[in-house]
Amino acid sequence: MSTARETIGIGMVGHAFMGAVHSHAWRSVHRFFTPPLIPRLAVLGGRDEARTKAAAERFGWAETETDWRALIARDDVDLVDICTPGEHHAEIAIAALEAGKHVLCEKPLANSLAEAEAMARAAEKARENGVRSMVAFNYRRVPALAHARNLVANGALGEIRHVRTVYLQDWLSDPASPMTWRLHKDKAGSGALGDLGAHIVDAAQFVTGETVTGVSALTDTFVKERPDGNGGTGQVTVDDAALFLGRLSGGGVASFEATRYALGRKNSMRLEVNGSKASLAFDFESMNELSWFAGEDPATEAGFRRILVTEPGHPYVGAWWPPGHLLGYEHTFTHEVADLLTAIGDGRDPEPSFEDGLRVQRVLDAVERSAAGEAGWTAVPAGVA
Ligand code: SOE
Repeated sequence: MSTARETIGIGMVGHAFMGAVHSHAWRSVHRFFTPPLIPRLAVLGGRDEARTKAAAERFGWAETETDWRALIARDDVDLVDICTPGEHHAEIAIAALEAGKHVLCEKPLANSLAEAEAMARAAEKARENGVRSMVAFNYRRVPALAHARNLVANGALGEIRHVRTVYLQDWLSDPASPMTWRLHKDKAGSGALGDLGAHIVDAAQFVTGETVTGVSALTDTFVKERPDGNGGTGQVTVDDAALFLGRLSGGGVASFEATRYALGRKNSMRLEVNGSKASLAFDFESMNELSWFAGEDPATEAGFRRILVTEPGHPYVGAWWPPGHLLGYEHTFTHEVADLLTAIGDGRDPEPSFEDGLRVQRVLDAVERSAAGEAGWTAVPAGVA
């Protein structure tokens, strides 16, 4: 008996870091998971023809286009995967949804709240015709964080009181590091806030099942001018670090810290949740583990214990290796597209939706407004007298 599954044509725009990792996910997903649709790597889009062709060859794409509009219009493209800088997310996503193509869009959803709202409206309209959309918050698909969410949802933590989350990188610590698109507001929307802060806001909302209802924020740009790579300098127009406090919809409190200046921290995305019954803690640099403290343990024996999240009963893990054989960053994207293909095949809306992306964008926007002084700032008097 034939068990042939239908295929779905993917058109991906962008072929840098995210393009590489998404390509890997599209290529391997159906070899480990059994989504109802098998991806066909139909078309890779990029502005420079030679570089796009070289990337297509390397990553396994059948054809290329240098104009994203032409890519969307093709009959062999059913789903558009947006891996470009944020400045292009809104126009590509809205055009694709209007053309009846499913969309996967990298995070943060957009460069501004207005764009994110327009994208969420387009997604809502497209949904009426069975067209699906998802924003790529890949850390939701780390098995340990998906497990953490299940523990919270099952009531194992009790009432959520504190969430403490940081996302620390160090690649800008050297003032001589050159400009990149990530340091231009018109290209990236914001700096550490949108790039890293968006992930921890989504992770906090995902794990707790709650939303951030208000913030008080501080942002800074430590190095305002950097070499532009052509012998001159360029202006940095985004934040280098963003710190904020938040209130959660369940009544708890949360703290968030995003920076590209934490020397020695390469990709340290950490989350700790303290509930009335238990605490859990996660650090992406040990992404196969979760720390767990049960409040009911006798004080003399209590302590944080390490759960190795590599059992077949843990989210996503059963599709991979035997217990103790660890997963990495790239697996989170494979899980992401497995969930997306399953939702499309089953005629369901995938998560996180563009509305979830908009919810994060609202927090980012509130952070920027608060940091600009809207929420006020209480100075501490200097001197000793
Ligand atoms: C760069 O800071 C970056 O690649 C982010 O853009 C990603 O979202 C994050 O997963 C790793 O760091």
